Amino acid sequence: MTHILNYIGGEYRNPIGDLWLSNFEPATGQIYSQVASSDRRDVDLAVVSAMNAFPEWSSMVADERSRILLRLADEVEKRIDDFALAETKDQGKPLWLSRNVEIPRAIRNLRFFATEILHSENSAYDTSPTQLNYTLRRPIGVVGCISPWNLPLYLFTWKIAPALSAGNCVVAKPSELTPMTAAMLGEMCSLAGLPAGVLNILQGLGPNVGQAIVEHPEIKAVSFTGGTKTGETLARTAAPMFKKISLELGGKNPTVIFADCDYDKALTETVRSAFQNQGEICLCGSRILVQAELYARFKQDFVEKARALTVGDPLDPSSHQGALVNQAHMEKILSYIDLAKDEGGKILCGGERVTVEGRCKDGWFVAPTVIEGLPQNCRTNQEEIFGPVVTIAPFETATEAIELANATDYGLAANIWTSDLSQAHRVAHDLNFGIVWVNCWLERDLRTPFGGVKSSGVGREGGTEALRFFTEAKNISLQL
Ligand code: TXE
Repeated sequence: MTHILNYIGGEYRNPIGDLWLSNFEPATGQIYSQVASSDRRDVDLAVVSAMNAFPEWSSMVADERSRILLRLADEVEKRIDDFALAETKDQGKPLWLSRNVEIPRAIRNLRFFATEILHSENSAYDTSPTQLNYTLRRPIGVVGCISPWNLPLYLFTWKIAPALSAGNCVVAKPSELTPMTAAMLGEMCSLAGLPAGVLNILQGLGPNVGQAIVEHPEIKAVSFTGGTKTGETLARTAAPMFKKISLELGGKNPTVIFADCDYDKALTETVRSAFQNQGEICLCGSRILVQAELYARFKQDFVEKARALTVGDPLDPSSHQGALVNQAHMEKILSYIDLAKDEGGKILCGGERVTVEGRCKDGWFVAPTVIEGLPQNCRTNQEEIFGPVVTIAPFETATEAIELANATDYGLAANIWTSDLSQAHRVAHDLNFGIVWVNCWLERDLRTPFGGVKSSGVGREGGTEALRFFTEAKNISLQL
């Protein structure tokens, strides 16, 4: 059986406590590997190795750091099929999604930040003929990156790439549910010539090793993506230590469809935004709001398309939807479907576990589920389900659509479909979300700020925002 180890100081190591966690393949429900269950001692070791690596890495010219990180991207790309297969086995998502979207996007993250540092600028202020102020942005030192299980390598690289590019050394932890591709990245770092200790990858449970990363006094900044409750715990730990934190948390995103939309495109993309990756993306649209005159037609076509999605073995190219990440998560999703019924919702399609014949007979699959008849203030519409479950409801006017869409504690992303760009602009302006997509979904330009408001988090990732997070400004005021 495979053992998934820590990568510390450029070497794979067993956890000091020699404790292991069982790692499951969601599609089969079977254990297929053991993951290091690290603790505080492993974090201490990783921090020491990161601190030792920091002087060399942080003083390297940007061009040299960039070359090493580009080589890292190349090494991953050479093994793209192995990474895609590992991601699918670990997470349950369809192989075509790992191979064509997520691993390529992870590679793109590395390349984007490796080259961004070649083009970034510092500021100078000529205060007077004899006074010059200039601002340097210095790497922070050792930083922590903690990522979740839904887009494992993509979100892992989304954090470590800017952290490393900016000259920091990193102690990073993937989710204990999806440890494989981050572990594989260790070997790629060695092949790419990343100096030992610059990136340390620790495996294990959030409340143990994750918490120890956040508490470590030498880790000066923590970038986290995950659940809102975990984000709260993390903020409570980090704030009294005056650490910089970036929190990308949950979402309960509205998709607002106006009667004048490009119907076919809106329909196809709304199916995708509802169910891609089994609905396990913080950006998925889970509250679909449709203008009244279009409601009956859209509902019928949407349900038909949702029913037609094939739930099956993630290795089968014809599967639209794979398995949910673990049994507990599947049960949580099924309990939300029960809750929706209790709250008076009508299940238009799905609503139950799916049994897939053959090797996946014990896997954790749930049918794409569409629910009608619920008010926006009920728990089904307020809490993040994070699975293939959406609600659908009508609205009359743009004003009502904005009110319904904003009726949530979350504020990550919103989606608008309309052919009237003036209306799109007015509605986008009034939606209280960090990201608004108009007539598209999940289009990403890595230079743009990424993040949410309210319970969806604090801070922004992406482009210069990420480089700002992973550096400290130092202003030098020079009298000539
Ligand atoms: O996330 P956790 P979970 C949402 C989604 C999901 C819920 C819970 O609603 O159902 O969160 O998922 C580490 N100190 N999202 O339980 O626990 C943990 O090991 C430090 C939204 O998996 O937040 C993992 O590496 N770290 C989301 C990471 O935090 C801790 C993506 C995320 O795990 C820790 C995933 C602690 N005390 C889930 N406790 C999104 N917005 O993308 C846990 N961790």
